[in-house]
Amino acid sequence: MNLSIVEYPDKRLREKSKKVEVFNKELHDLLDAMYPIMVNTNGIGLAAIQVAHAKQVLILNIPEEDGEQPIENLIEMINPLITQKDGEIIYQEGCLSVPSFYEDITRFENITVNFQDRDANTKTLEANGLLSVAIQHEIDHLNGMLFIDKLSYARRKKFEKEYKRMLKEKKTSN
Ligand code: QAP
Ligand code: CO
Repeated sequence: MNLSIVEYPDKRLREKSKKVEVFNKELHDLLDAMYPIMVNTNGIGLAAIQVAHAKQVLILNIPEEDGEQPIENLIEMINPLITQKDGEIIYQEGCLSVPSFYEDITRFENITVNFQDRDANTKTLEANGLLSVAIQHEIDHLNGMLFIDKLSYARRKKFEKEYKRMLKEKKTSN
């Protein structure tokens, strides 16, 4: 499967992802193709809609203290649903679909998430800190939501200006 990252302001990022009903080879191929894309682009999380597949699928690979991302730490979530949330955490977020822009975002510190694995087994995970932030960020993608949507009006305007300038520079350097 040949995948590439969909970048803002591409409208496909606004699609609502559909629940996965069939856990077949096509799903496994998608998951297998998402992992190298995420790692090779220095990502720690990726939702299927970011590679133009509107399915409720996301992957996460939170780096360890030494920055390594062993594949043993890969988490695959199908049809995730947050069932409990509390507390507050502010983290400087980025997104593979919004390259080179980072901003502080407030999220829940602690969450419980129900999901299915690639073989349709039901799982529950309690998360806090960076993993919790990453799960919330990726689940937002499944609902067509981006982290820049959470910025104040002033910061969003600043972002749009900076991002447009960056896109222009990208074009003229080609
Ligand atoms: C979402 O984000 C996330 O701009 C995953 O040039 C973000 O992997 C979860 C990336 C923050 C938790 C905290 C962004 C790579 C990667 C860029 C990413 C870039 C290269 C973003
Ligand atoms: Co993202």
